[in-house]
Amino acid sequence: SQPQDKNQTMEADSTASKFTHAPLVEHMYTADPSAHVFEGKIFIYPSHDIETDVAQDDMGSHFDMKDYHVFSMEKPGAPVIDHGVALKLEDVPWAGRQLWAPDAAEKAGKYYLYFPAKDKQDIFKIGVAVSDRPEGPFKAEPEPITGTFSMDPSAFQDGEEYYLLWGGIWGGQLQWYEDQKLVEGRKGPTDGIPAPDQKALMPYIAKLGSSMTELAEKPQEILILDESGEPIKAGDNSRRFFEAAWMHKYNGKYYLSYSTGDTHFIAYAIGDTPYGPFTYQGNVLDPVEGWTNHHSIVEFEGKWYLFYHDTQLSGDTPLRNIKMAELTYLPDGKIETVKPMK
Ligand code: FUB
Repeated sequence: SQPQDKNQTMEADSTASKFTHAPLVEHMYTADPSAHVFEGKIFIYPSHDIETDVAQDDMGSHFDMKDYHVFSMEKPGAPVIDHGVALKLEDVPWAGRQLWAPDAAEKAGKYYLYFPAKDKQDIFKIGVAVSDRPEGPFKAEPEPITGTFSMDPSAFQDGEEYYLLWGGIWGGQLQWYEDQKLVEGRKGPTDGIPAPDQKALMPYIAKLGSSMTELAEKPQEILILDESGEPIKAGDNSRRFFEAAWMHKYNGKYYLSYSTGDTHFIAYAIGDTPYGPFTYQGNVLDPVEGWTNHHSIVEFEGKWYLFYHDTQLSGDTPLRNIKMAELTYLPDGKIETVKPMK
């Protein structure tokens, strides 16, 4: 059963093992942790999993989330603070259901929460909500961000520029689009998925405008290539993009990491610009307990950390708990694969 859900600020107990694969939050279920360093602290923007009667299916209907909480920690291993409800479904004018994996960005002292939700027609869109504080509360813009579609937004700052990445297949609905337009009549998780020998569906990226609430350009597909320079194929299930795109920069190179969905890896690829192309390298994280695998990567005081989730507390796919682990780069810039442990 679900642990008691406290909306007020509370502290979880802290031990050194907090950043060696122990659940970071135990009083509620959390998933899809997007971590950033704001105001010298680590802020985590996760999904808030809840118990639901909705049956499990390949569209992810059982991920029926209704609000977001923001968490922070002074440093790895410090107490994790729950800052309470940061945004509620009912306060998003255009949204119908399913607040999925969010992310956040800071610009000029304002904080922007990017989040996916199904609109009233049950089509995933990406919204943005604004606050003066990293922990919120956030106020949602009245409409989704024009030009976005599908789900799993992540924000990437590169110097003065900010980018939004997004996309996900099956429940994420990316397969329902051609040339960024919704194709009438596509329904279900595989309608529109290319044949196994065709190029896989890829995530999207666009620069954010100066307001941070709109795109500054037409979104572009981010190509992920194999070692021969060929786009990864739709049938290459252990390497192809599924959802959870995340970008970070290390030693001047851009790293795109993502979930491979039904094969449950967090894979990564390296490129020379945020737009790619990116070349597949291997896995950041091996499969975890539970069906989904979703992560973020952040640098704090010269060390790199992976945030991810599993289902250690519940044993049940829709009721996840966030975790963190230190990340190791090899001298050639490759990432040592993290082996999840309890
Ligand atoms: O949390 C709901 C969905 O599950 C996310 O948006 C996906 O990335 C997967 O983790």
